[in-house]
Amino acid sequence: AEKKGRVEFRDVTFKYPGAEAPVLSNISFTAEPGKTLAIIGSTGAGKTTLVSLLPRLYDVASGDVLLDGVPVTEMDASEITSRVSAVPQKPYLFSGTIEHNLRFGKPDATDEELWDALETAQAKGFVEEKSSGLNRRIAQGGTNVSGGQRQRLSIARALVTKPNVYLFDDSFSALDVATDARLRKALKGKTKDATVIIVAQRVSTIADADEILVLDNGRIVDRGTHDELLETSPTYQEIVES
Ligand code: DGT
Ligand code: MG
Repeated sequence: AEKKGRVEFRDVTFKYPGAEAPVLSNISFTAEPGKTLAIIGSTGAGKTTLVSLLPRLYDVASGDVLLDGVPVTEMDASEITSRVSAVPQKPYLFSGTIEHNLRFGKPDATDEELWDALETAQAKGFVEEKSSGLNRRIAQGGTNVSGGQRQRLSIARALVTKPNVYLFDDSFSALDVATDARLRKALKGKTKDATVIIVAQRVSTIADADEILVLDNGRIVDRGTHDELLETSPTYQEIVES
């Protein structure tokens, strides 16, 4: 069967409600199942805004966002939620147990699925370290765990739902370089059939992506692989050197 999760942006322009200038202009790209698309760019470039359009946190003013050829504006929220898992830049944990937090998108997940997701997200050790395990309580907003632990639990939560599309918005930034590398390697094995879209600050996180979009001031200024961009993109070179 054909893999699901093809994401297409067609000439998308977006303005926040009430704002005058668009924060995204003429964005077009395709992300394919089995591939990793990365988005890089300076702070305020529009990366978070861009990835928020697929799960319809906002709807586009002009252009189309399509999932397997269907405009997301024609899909109901439950379909999008089951097919697209977003790990937000500021991951949110609920007051409740770790288990409750992990089952959020898939209430009927088995314990084995939860542990498997935790292992991939490099969060298994952290959960095992207390005897309460999956029943350990998380405070509202996840204030009793570190930023890196919140990121990893949020990644595990996304994995539990087994979506067609993963969106990682700067999800690896609070991790040290070694954990980041381990996590992404494990992730690769688990997301083979899915479309993976990664927003990153660190070039090392996305150097092996199939395609990288360089976003500047709401526009895609360059695109290509890491090696291609090193040759052709002054903006990318600046990010590499920063
Ligand atoms: P980051 O996370 O600091 O690397 O920056 P990006 O690339 O994720 O940027 P983004 O998409 O958060 O912001 C792009 C522009 O849109 C920036 O000028 C701030 C503005 N913006 C972001 N969120 C909102 C919002 O909720 N309302 C309004 N009016 N503007 C927003
Ligand atoms: Mg952002």
